[in-house]
Amino acid sequence: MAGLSGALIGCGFFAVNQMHAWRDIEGAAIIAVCDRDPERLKIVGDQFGVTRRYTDAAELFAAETLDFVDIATTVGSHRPLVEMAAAHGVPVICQKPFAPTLADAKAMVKACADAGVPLMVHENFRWQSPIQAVRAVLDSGEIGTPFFGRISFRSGYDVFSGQPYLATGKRFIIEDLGIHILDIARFLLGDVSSLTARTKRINPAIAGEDVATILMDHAGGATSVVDCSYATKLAAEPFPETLIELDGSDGTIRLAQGYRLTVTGKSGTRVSDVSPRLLPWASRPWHNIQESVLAIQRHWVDCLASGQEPATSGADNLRTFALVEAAYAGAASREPVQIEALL
Ligand code: NAD
Ligand code: 89Y
Repeated sequence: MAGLSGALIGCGFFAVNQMHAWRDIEGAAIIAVCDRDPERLKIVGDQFGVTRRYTDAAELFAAETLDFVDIATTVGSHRPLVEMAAAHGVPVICQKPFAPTLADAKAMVKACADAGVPLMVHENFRWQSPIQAVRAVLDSGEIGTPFFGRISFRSGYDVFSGQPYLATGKRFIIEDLGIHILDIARFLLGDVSSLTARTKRINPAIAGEDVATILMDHAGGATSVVDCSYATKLAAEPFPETLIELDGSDGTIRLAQGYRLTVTGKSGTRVSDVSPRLLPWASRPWHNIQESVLAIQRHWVDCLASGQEPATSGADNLRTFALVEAAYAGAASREPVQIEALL
């Protein structure tokens, strides 16, 4: 395959992982970078040897011939940048959270569909190798039909030092982190028909909620609990592990802290270590997330080559994003929220 030429917009904290991953992927290269902050532009341009640099995305699109653009800015700029990519007919990856509201997200999906442009949300958590290992067990039929799930992320890790904006938004854990955990619940148990949510703010130094507990009905019949906290101080800090419990008609799956997978099913009990690889450029404890960045970006290149829709396409992500909106609405009203009504 001839190499794809891509551009990265947003050269901040997380984009460095994306740039490392692009360097590891055959068949695609980042040929231009853009950031409205000249200092960040220089740091990332110099680190990855990219000489074509822009402080204005409109100038980037006007000057470059691109096979795709990778948007790694924070949420406020996602809609204008995705619409700019669509207007230029450039396939687009957009970081999570996809948009500030579901209405914006729908407009972005429509803009890309109308322009015939592929759109993938960088929803990478389902691409973590331990999560893929859980899905493979489910697909094997070993535990039969799942009827219950608990997808849990509880931590006391200081995410605010690397991402200070997380402390200032009115919305925090559901929009930032819960969005991934809700997506994993969909990935494992299918689409959600209704949910009930409760939130709390424990850390007085932040503006948004840092604890969320969400009870969900899945259309396929399973019930799940998604629980997230950044206010949970444990003896051994689990960040950024997602822990999973699934009960099925013929057995159970437990993904426990330390990436220990226990499967009890039709053929007995098997315990395995499903730790992610430590890529040469990765650093603990982020290596789990970093490995998934490489996996999702490879998937994007494969999809562009084959014409297949990405697993976390814009259209797919509307169904995850609807759960975020529903969780905030449900926490405010303390009433159950029907998901189809939002879509
Ligand atoms: P950041 O603030 O460190 O970086 C964002 C960069 O984008 C900044 O350098 C800023 O100057 C630039 N920028 C903003 N608007 C721009 C515009 N219109 N044109 C050009 N440049 C612009 O933020 P971050 O922590 O790197 O987060 C970026 C995104 O990545 C967020 O949406 C965040 O939620 C997401 N994120 C995802 C994961 C994951 O695992 N998928 C992990 C961390 C962060
Ligand atoms: O921004 C978040 C994400 O997407 O993964 C972890 C994180 O960096 C902090 O919650």
